[in-house]
Amino acid sequence: MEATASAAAASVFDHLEQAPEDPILGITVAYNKDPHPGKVNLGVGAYRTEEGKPLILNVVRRAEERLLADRSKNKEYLPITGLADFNKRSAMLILGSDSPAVVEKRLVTAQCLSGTGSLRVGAEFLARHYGVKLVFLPTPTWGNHFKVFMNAGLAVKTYRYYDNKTRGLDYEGMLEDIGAAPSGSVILLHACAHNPTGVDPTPQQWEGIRQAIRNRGHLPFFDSAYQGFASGSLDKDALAVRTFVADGGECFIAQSFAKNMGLYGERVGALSIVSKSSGVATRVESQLKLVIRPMYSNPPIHGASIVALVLGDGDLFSEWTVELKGMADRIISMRHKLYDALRARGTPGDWTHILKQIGMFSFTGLNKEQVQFMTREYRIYMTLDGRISMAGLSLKTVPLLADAIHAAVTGAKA
Ligand code: PLA
Repeated sequence: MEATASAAAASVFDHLEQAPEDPILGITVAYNKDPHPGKVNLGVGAYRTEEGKPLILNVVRRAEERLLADRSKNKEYLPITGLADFNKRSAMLILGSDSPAVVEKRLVTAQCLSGTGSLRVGAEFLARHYGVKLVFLPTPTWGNHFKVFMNAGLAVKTYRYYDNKTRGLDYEGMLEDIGAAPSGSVILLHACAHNPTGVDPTPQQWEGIRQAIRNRGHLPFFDSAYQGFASGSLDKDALAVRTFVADGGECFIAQSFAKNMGLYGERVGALSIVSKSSGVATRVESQLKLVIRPMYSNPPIHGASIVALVLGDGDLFSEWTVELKGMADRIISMRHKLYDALRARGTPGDWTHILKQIGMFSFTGLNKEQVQFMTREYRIYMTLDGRISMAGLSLKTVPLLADAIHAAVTGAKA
């Protein structure tokens, strides 16, 4: 029979090869498959409590309770660019409420699907409307940056950023590469807590980077996925972005509330495009809608409503800053615990970078073979580039990690 024959025939997808797992999210897949009770996931950058549990911030619960109790709320579609209150407050959070761009209405903000979605919408907009279809990413960078921009149709190149020898910023190399990039290139910058290195420019260096970018007429595109996680202060962590916006020039900013409000799965973020005049900003907004509408029509309402409430209520906002500082401080204390544990074991090498690096991650300098050894023998799950999510560590798991690093470095057997 014809139906049977066609059912028996080769699948229309027989030509597909098995794709590899994602280098970061695939670590969680492998971790979940491991039945061992002592396993530790330090792959994805997701905050855990001292008990190793995901954390829902108290302000988030309070905001959700208010939303639930408020019978005037509904589940109607949001506008294409999302919740207006959320957009306004997100922009003010990163730019400052007295920002010239805000006061002069020179910007448009669109609620997007967390940081990734904001980057992608920005990239799609650039691919359609910006003359120079070339973006420069730091080496190294969050791996997904390459795919986000390439899939949107931009060419991707890199600029020097991290110096393996000094384990610090290759400031000269960075300025040279920015200076040599074709005029008008898009330059992707991590607003703070650079992922994966944990190395950020100083305020003076940011000023030098700003000048180098503006001198060449480049377009800065900030990825702000960790505001509040670097220093514990929302304002301090916005310094780089504000330095650029203060000069009156244009820039793109992708914001994520995944980490700083613990809203990972709610997918809350924003893309802001700062223009030279309010007239341009209005036209940018009209075109931005045309980019978004065929992609996902409009963004989800729940997470953005939580953020809008927290940012808009003095009481919730101040509680948030305390909880945020609590998370940042716990991460910093884990840096000290891990450093001390390595010192106590006499692990060869200079581990001061674990103390110096900023944000959620430690870029340990461990190589792929050492990481694979640690996963195999100690069930420590982490990315192959030697990055450790310090936010996933606890007092209980530090000794195991230190043992694993010690064994990996000294070539000892587990
Ligand atoms: N930008 C940077 C620099 C990031 O590190 C991440 C997340 C994002 C954007 C996107 O986050 P969002 O879409 O969830 O808002 N990086 C994680 C997770 C925490 C991931 O890879 O998706 C990481 O482990 O690197």
